[in-house]
Amino acid sequence: VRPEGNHTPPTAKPIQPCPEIPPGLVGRLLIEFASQMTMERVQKENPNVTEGGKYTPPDCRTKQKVAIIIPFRHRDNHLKYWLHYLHPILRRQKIDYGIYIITQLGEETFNRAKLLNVGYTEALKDAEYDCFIFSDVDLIPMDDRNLYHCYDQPRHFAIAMDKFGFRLPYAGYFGGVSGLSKKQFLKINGFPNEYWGWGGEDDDIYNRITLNGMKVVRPDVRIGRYRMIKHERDKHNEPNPQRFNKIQNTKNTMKRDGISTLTYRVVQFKKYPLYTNISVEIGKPP
Ligand code: UDH
Ligand code: NGS
Repeated sequence: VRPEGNHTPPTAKPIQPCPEIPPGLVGRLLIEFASQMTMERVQKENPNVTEGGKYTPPDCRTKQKVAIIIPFRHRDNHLKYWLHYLHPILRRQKIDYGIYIITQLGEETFNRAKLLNVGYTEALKDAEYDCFIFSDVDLIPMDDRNLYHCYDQPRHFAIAMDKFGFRLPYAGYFGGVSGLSKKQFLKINGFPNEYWGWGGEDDDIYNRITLNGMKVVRPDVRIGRYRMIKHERDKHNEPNPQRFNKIQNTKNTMKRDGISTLTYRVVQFKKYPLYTNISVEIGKPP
């Protein structure tokens, strides 16, 4: 008998594979942002999450190791809700995961896609991930059957958001929450680094996927539902006037702009109880 009792996770890896459909899912969830949220509360709710926001199912062997990457600046309140809702969902889904918050330092124009490239690169330095899920900090799934792992094709998860009346806004929409395996991500040379400010970067990623002979797969519209935490437009993330022009040129630009040409500087890499924060300098628009 272990002196610690039965709270110590077994040291040996479980033999049986995790079932395709996790047995503990509950389906549709009640998501609200009215109650006060504190990091202390979320920590108490999630004692089994380990340093840096990592979790491995104790009772079965997973096929994939998933890094969840969140582009971030000045959204601490949203992050508390995201962690409060997502940790329990991911645990029920039997996902082996780590949470990476990629914080853009300074007050230059925000660059979502470049931060996601940084997240991919830094997560791989931390552990051997097979799958990368890229999520905005303000999007919470309303159904835990929307499984956060990777698929045979690049996956779009956030297909039925409340702000769009629980429908796709257009057929090629790829924003909010998406997921690619390492192989799929490398096939498209990662994401563009040159979209400064709001808009278009998700359309560029969609173009990269289809131009490289892949197709986007999605959950059922009754399952891929999301609530977005309402917020005002952020400072230093104004709509990018070049975005319409840029998304016409993905075929040419994807070869010379992507994970192969990514440059940045990590200023801080810090493991918190519920997530890992990586603060980076990513430069500014030319
Ligand atoms: N993000 C930050 N900080 C910023 C900007 C963006 O963390 O300053 C991250 C965050 O994860 C966010 C994501 O980038 O969820 C996407 O950016 P966004 O939330 O600005 O995009 P969205 O389309 O909002 O959600 C656009 C402005 C909506 C204004 C509505 C006014 N009622
Ligand atoms: C498109 C943008 C996308 C954006 C989507 C939803 O028009 O980047 O709207 O925007 N593409 C361009 O601007 C070229 S939303 O309603 O969430 O603000 O994701």
